Amino acid sequence: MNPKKKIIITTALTGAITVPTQTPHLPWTIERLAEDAALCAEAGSAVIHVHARDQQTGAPSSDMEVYGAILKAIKERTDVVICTSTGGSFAMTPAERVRVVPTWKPELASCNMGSLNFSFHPIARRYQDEDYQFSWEKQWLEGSEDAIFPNTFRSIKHFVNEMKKAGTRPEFEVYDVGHLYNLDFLIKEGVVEKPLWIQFVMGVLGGIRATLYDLTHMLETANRLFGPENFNWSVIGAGYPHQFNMGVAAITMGGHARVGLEDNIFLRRGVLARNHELVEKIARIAGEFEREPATPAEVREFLGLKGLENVGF
Ligand code: KMH
Ligand code: ZN
Repeated sequence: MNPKKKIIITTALTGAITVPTQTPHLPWTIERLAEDAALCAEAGSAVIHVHARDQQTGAPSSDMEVYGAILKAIKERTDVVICTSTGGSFAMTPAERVRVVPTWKPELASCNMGSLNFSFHPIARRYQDEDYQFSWEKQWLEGSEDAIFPNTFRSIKHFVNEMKKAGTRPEFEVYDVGHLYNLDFLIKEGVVEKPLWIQFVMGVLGGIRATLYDLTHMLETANRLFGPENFNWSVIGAGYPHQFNMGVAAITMGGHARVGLEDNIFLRRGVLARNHELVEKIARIAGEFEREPATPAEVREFLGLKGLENVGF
């Protein structure tokens, strides 16, 4: 795959931040997640990032049976690369978050590179008590004001080692410059090996902002620490319009892009999106810059993944 001509579009279908009250398009049942994955794949997304949610309430869940059922349902519909979340939610323990790796042995999994405040409490200001669809949602949003997303060195080392055992490639989520230094430390310790697949997470409240200056700083730091030949990168912009601002930056700077309702619910200002519409939009913009969506087969080869025949679901 020539990364100058191709772009890897990842879709984060549901995550653990967005609540059902925010948008009727948020998929959280097994069937809707599989349906969205298939539509996104058709629109040009080669990687689907997956979290599990409770099938009755839509609340983030670490139930391995539900997780497995989602993975199997997606696999039945499409051959996309599935990147499972080991970020889970801030309410889960690291042990609960990493369990998906030994249990389902995915091709790719997120690996969060440092601890941070991780808050989305300002979203709660948009709603009155009677607006909420489920009883957990208000406390979920408001409670994040006091949340720390813990990713200690010992825990990251454990996550990386579980991924090695399962033949799962880590996608390193970096939310701030210090996380790149954490990655560098773990390379020097022999825990992490190059080449790296890095996701720059821009605009989480508690991490670095989603501006071009900040992205350039992250990229320059990664270039200096790892050498540009030793990593490939994708970018998340949290919220609207950051998802598209950062996506366009990636398109023009040789990176790859993640879209999806985990990070942003709007297609245009005030217009709620479906997942595949976000893929269509970023694919269309990328096409204007002569970068076509990479296929799952191209991504497997480019990232050196073990293949769908070797996953545990
Ligand atoms: N929630 C995103 C900002 C993960 O799932 O491990 C980052 C993320 C991390 O997707
Ligand atoms: Zn996620």
